[in-house]
Amino acid sequence: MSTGTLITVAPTGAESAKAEVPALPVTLDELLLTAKECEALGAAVIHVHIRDDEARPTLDQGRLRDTVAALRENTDLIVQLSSGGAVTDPESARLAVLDAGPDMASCTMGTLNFGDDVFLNRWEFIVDLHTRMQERGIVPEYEIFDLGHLTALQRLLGKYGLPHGGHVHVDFVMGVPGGMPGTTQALVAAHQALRDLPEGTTFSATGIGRSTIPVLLASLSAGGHLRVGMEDTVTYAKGQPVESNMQLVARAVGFAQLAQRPPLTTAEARTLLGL
Ligand code: KMH
Ligand code: ZN
Repeated sequence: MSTGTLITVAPTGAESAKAEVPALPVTLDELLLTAKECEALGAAVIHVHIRDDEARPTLDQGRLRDTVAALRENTDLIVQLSSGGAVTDPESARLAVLDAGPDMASCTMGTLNFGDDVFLNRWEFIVDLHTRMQERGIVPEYEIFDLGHLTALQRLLGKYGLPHGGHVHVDFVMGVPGGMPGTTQALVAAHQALRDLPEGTTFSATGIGRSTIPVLLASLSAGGHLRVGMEDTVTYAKGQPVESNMQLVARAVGFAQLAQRPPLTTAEARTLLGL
């Protein structure tokens, strides 16, 4: 059963420095321009991390609210705020992201080594995120960095019920040093483990760094959806820095069309995700 492809753009992230990656959108104006252009190319969801005036990652509540409002005013994209933030962000600030009223928010399903750092996601914190999103009508995207995170998701849904809207959507974030590798074999294993989740669960996948293309191809062939963007890779090809998020979205759209699974419109994406 083949459907169109949900394309998510993750334009900024919390890890790259503007000084080292000048094309990274860090101001609201840069983010809006990126969002509009990526939507025109075929993106339907935007996964948002924001920066402060010094281009450092921030979870400032006023900025988050302004960002959600501006994206809604200027685009029809589904606005997904990151509740992951940066590895240094405290749980309280990560939970408060939901107060900005996004359509969706990410919810990482476990703790992992994250390069030289630790990305902490305690069980009680995950439960808080999940149940608060249920109460507020925010649709989660469950971030799966490792196979065990799917087992944690099965446990979460079994104990606390389905997310708002009733549809389960996960994102395989592959190739983080400390998580599952960005390989076809790992994607197949993760895809097979979806059997234990509710019928109709959908997945996107993204490969960090040089695993971007193998993961993109594997996901398309397995019936999955795509996340691309400068959060996940800043190199377009060997020795060639990414020029813009649009370049990555355009490539993903091209692959999706070749696979005869063209990009879903924002309206189709809303239906798929139960928004
Ligand atoms: N920046 C990473 C520590 C998410 O957005 O939910 C976490 C991350 C996941 O990017
Ligand atoms: Zn993120």
